[in-house]
Amino acid sequence: MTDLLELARRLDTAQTSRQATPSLADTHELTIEDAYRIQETLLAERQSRGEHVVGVKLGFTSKAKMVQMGVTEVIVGRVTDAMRVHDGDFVRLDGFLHPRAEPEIAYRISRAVDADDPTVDIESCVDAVAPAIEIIDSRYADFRFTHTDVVADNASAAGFVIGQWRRMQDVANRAVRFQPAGAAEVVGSTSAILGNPVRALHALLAVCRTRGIPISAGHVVLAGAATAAVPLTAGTTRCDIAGLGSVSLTGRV
Ligand code: OOG
Ligand code: MG
Repeated sequence: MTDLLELARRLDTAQTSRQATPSLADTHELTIEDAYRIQETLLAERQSRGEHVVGVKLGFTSKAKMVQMGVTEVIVGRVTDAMRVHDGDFVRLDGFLHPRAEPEIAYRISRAVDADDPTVDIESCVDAVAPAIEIIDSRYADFRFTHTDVVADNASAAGFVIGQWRRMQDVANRAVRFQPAGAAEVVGSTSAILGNPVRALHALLAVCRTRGIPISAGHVVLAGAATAAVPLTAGTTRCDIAGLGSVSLTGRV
């Protein structure tokens, strides 16, 4: 247990000092249970500094991300108020190690999801959907990690921006136009997210049920990237989802 605390601190220090750490798997044989425990401890460290959990995020819900990172299983992490960027705002790049941006869909939880109830209908606990951009910033050197590493590292969560909320609706097969500041535009589809982003909610419920992760009223859910991530650089990065509008943030050195 002390070991897990030490590993959580190692990741936390990597974040606060902006010095990447080698893969934990190089030196430790961690189970997936250990990894979620480290994530929990890492969150407790952040909460002890006054941060509040405001939502949950999924990772590896698209083929593009699985291929890019070499991890094939859906994972869950937590996002906090300190990670939130308001639509159109600046974000300081020196607050990260090696940030990347990716286009996402966000859902809003209107009613707490009781994961212990086997008949719970998670879709009925969601009232809104919006375009989003996630900033990921692995605490591991060169963004190289194993499945357990990335779970321990809170799924690389580092920042997020959410556009205007619209009433909950079917957002399958919507065109995704991602315009990163420093790279060519990428065009994709929301169907890249598990065939339909709504499936991300069901995948979330399954992981949260097993790992005891709460999904509370008011939480946001980031459903996972529709395309591979690109480095976040100075300038404006925008994501447009057909029928949902666009969202942006501007990186500043
Ligand atoms: C892990 C986080 C994956 C997504 O949307 O698939 C993720 C990473 O790629 O560093 O956020
Ligand atoms: Mg993501």
